[in-house]
Amino acid sequence: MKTKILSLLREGQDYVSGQELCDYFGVSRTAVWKVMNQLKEEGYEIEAVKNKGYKLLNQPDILSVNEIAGRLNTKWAGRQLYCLAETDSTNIDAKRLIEEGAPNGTLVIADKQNSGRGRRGRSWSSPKGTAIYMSLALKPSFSPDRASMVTLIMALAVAKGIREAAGLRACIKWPNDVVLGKKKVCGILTEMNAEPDYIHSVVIGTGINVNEREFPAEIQGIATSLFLEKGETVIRAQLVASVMEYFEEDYEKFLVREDLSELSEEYNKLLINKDKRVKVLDPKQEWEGTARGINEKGELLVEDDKGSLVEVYAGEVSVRGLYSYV
Ligand code: BT5
Repeated sequence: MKTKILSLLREGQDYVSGQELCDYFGVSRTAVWKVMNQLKEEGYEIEAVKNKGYKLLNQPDILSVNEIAGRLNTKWAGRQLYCLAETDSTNIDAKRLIEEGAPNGTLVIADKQNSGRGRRGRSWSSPKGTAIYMSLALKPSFSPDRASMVTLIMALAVAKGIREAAGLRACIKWPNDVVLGKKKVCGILTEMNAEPDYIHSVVIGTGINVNEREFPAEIQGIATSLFLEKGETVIRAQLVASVMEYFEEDYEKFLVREDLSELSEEYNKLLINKDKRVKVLDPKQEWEGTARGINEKGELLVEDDKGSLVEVYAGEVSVRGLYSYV
């Protein structure tokens, strides 16, 4: 009832009548009044005017089950939802939940992480109250060699979600970053629990910088947030819902052939690496070439200086002019 009341208040241009709420839910005026008080305690400013009803005066940026569920139009992505005030890493929580039997599409979100993780043991700066730290847990039936593609699907969903919810032209830096201008606004860490030919679970962890005003000195030069780019606060719950909707839609397209053939064209349009000089950080030897886009397997096609297209499967690719690579 609280989620629905919140949605009605959000949608209502004017006052929402107390009597209509009572009739709608079949409850007493006291029950409605109690929910309004709970919402006020959570930080919502609600005006109550006699004979008119209730009106929401502000849209606080609260990451709660009510805020997200009331905006979510998905079938399975994020339908089972956990919102935590604080945790070590949402990837660890999501992994535990899915292995304990939580359904496909379970989403864990935290307002703060105490040991947010990046790839290869790096860390993810995760202060309280300003960003999105979320992990989506999947139980796929495809084989483990397909799993890396879900990172690309999430990057595409985040880039589209940012465009929709914040109106900013976000791009993708293959394989796991979303960028605004020349800086990183989102990083994705996909972790899998699998046997050589069987996946137990996949967890896609996504960190999005939303309302940060500043960053720690060590990442100041490479990180940005939606607030810093737009100059306005962005409601995190709206962005979570938007990203989940895009992810669900695109993941279902991916499942048809278990590849990115349906998505690569759209992906390549948002790819910041496209037709740019890139450095491929191959552990055997670094080399430079021109990125031409991804193929249906999610590999980055890089044209070397002899004109041959090389399929870069994993590992790191840096783009000149982005982050610290000038
Ligand atoms: C990533 O790693 O970009 C993956 C980050 C995934 C974070 C999410 S949050 C929810 C879930 N739970 C977790 O514990 N993790 C996931 P990588 O490509 O290795 O980039 C890490 C590097 O990005 C660091 O070494 C810093 O240089 C930089 N960095 C750290 N925090 C950042 C931030 N908030 N914004 C931008 N860059 C950051």
